[in-house]
Amino acid sequence: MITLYHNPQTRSLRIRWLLEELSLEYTLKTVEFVPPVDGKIFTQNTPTGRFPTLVDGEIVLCESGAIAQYLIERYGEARLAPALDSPLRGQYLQWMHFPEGTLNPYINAIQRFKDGLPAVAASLSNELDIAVGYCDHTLSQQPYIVGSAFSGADIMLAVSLLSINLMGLLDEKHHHIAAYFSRLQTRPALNRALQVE
Ligand SMILES: N[C@@H](CCC(=O)N[C@@H](CS)C(=O)NCC(=O)O)C(=O)O
Repeated sequence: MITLYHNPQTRSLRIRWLLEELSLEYTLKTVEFVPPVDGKIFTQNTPTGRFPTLVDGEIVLCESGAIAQYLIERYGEARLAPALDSPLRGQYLQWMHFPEGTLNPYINAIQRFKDGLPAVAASLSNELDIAVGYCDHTLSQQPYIVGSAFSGADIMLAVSLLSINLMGLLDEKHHHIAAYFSRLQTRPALNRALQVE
């Protein structure tokens, strides 16, 4: 049995959304977020101290990209990812990892520095804007980030772009991302994942 330790304001939204897309049975444990104090992380009331945490029998995971890849490979039955020998497989892997590898380090640093070191935050925001522009440009050519089909990479990316939007760092020049949000909002699995338990 799969258990997801979840807080809706965190990256665990990715995993709840993915579980819903795959129509997997799971137990949802919604846990309050405890703001980290004195730079201490891994402090949450979950088996690893972090969100998301996924438990599947003996397997305990706490890295959202790895959890997404694990669930798709283990239970996807060829859904939500191009096949290993597909010409799209490389792009799929890139976009699975781009959110946590490139976007989220900026998101974290900007949030950390915006009050005490606003000039640093502004400079990082400019760099993030270039990376977001790369996403917008890619989405100008195709409806989903890996082509014509929705995949796990969209789940990874959309949650990062949502955080960037909530920080006020998306604007009208990112209109392909706005159209992408509209497309994703029609997905029943996302709407189920956003429901409060
Ligand atoms: N790269 C990790 C980041 C996980 C992460 O930073 N989780 C945050 C919530 S989004 C957290 O649990 N922070 C609180 C803590 O570490 O105490 C992932 O993608 O899962």
